Amino acid sequence: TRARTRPVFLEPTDLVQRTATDAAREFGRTPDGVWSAPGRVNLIGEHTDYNAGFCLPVALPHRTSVAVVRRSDDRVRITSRQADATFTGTVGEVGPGWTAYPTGVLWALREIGLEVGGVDLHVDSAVPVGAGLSSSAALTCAVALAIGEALASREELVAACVRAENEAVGAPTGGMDQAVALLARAGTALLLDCRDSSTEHLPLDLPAAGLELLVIDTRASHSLVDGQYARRRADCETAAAALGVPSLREATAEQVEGLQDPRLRARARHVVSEIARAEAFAGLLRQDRLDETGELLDASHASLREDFEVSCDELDEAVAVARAAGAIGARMTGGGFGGSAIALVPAGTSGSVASAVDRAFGVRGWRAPGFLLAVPSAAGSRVL
Ligand code: GAF
Repeated sequence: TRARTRPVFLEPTDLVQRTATDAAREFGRTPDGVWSAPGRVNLIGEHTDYNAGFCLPVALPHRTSVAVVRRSDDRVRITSRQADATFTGTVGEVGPGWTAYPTGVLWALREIGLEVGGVDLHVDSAVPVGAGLSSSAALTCAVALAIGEALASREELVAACVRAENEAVGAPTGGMDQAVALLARAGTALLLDCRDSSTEHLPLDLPAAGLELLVIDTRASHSLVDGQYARRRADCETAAAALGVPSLREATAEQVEGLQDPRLRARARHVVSEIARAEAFAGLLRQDRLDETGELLDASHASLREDFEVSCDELDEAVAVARAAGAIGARMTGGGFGGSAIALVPAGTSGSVASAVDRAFGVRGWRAPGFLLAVPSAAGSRVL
């Protein structure tokens, strides 16, 4: 066990000036501008986006910013305050490691026909990396805005960022994270219908409901993450094919119980029930009944743990301890296998709930978790 510590809350630092100053030092020129985009938590509707279902993400106040120095040739240089590895190459070339994200966006924007010239990019971020808070979409969306804001619609930029992630990086993710990073509005959650990409901005007035949305970064990251995510996606496609439906959005709970393969049955049961929970949650938000959403959060976690099997000990512990410490509901958020959990807690109790989780992790001998407050924030934009 480690010595008792005070829980550490990550503040949404304003990085705009720092990004511009660092870029000027890196590249020897005052940047043409700075753009930023947010990380996210998903309230509910997990692993539903690639099943044409509903999800309900919220943009965080924690953002990734990108300073841009335009060039007259087709060269690209990329640096980051958070990474030693840099990229030097030409537009359209996809870089290694983390640089695949920003270079992948330049590639994808070219693929959709935009004229993308050479550019120097400097990245800075307040979104913790590997915490399941979508630091990758914050990065790709900030770059997409910086290069393409004046040339394409936000919906087109969402699609380009998904393409960058799927085809350039090789991560077979859905579109939830990019959509919220580019479409969110402050004070709301984004109801996303992934069948037709339609959206609805639902009021998420936490203070009015007397609640806070606590995010617990378990700091657990499990190996095989990419392979596991792809396998879940493949299971869903196989289940839909076995049921003869285009996607699990079209399947009913009764149909799912008729699936022969127990693993596919469980995966599909999660997706179909989770889509229903996301719709129910949205219904409660429309009626200002946020304080009645706790059971849906708890049921979502149980389904992700038992049927979809994407939770882990650290997430289960964070959720259980948060509930015992007074949360009205809690669940893992994002892809799973580590990363973060959310807990809806009475206003003013985030500190004590965080302390309880921090203590429990200490007793288990686990790394101290990180904490932050999810204040529903706006989509990416130009910030300088
Ligand atoms: C990750 C993916 F990037 C999203 O598209 C989504 O599938 C999520 O996992 C699970 O809901 O964040």
